[in-house]
Amino acid sequence: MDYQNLLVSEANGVLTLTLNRPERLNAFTRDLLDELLAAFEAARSATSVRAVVLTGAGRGFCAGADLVAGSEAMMQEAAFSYSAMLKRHYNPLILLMRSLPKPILAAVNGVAAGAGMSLALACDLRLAAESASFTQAFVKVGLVPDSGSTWFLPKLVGPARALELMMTGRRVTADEALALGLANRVTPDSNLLAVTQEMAEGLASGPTVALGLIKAAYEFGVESSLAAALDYEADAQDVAGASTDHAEGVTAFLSKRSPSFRGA
Ligand code: T3D
Repeated sequence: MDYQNLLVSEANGVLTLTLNRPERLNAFTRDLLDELLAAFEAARSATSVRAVVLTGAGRGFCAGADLVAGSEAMMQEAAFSYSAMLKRHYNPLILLMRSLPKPILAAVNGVAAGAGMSLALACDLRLAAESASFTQAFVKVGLVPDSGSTWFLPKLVGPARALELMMTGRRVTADEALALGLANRVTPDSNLLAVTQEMAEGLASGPTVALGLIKAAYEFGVESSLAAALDYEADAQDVAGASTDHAEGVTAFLSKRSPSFRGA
């Protein structure tokens, strides 16, 4: 695919997707959303890709919906509907990211606002630059959280803090995000991409089948009863146990050497 709003690169098993509309702090347009969806679909089938990094060009991560493009669409399209827009362009992307059997790391280089914050929350891990910030900006423009924020945020920070952030839209600094459990790590701005790439390469050289199953089992476990989670884990273990990487992991342990996982 010929990407117009996204920079795409791959190195050492890590696919890096850079939202590339810096003049609008990488706010979402339909085209950008559709390109992201296509890039994640390609990442799903590419065996060379074993981890994905998502970041933004310029000083923002993603400012959520492009309010300029959105208000133009509302004026020009009599049938414009937020619901239709979300269900067609945003929701499939969030669901695809959560079902991608490979780790996704957000390198949050600047502000993540509205659906841009939801995008960061839909990643498996969030590394934030010191100057990054997070805001549930929806309420500031009279909207409700979407793109998964009502689902992700309480799980990460608890219901009381989630409601406060959603109702006030207040901007959370990177350090506060770390303290709240929103961010996994905070780095100096100049190191963010290097630290994220190093972490992503570590995951990309891991047992990819098991990592995909960990992601799915986590998703299932947080929503299920203990009995159901135990069953799910047991079935996932059968799949992981049949992988070449499991055999390699055990052989390496017994031989007292580091494993060399091939991702299968
Ligand atoms: O229709 C749908 O797609 C449905 C989905 C809706 C989901 C949503 O995401 S709703 C929430 C939409 N997002 C926002 O409300 C955030 C709006 N932006 C801001 O509040 C602030 O820009 C930030 C807090 C994100 C950053 O503030 P600051 O002071 O660092 O930057 P700035 O000066 O406000 O912005 C820099 C430029 O980016 C500026 O352009 P200019 O004046 O230099 O030409 C600004 O207009 C532009 N920009 C920032 N956010 C957006 C945007 N342009 C379009 N849409 C944006 N969301």
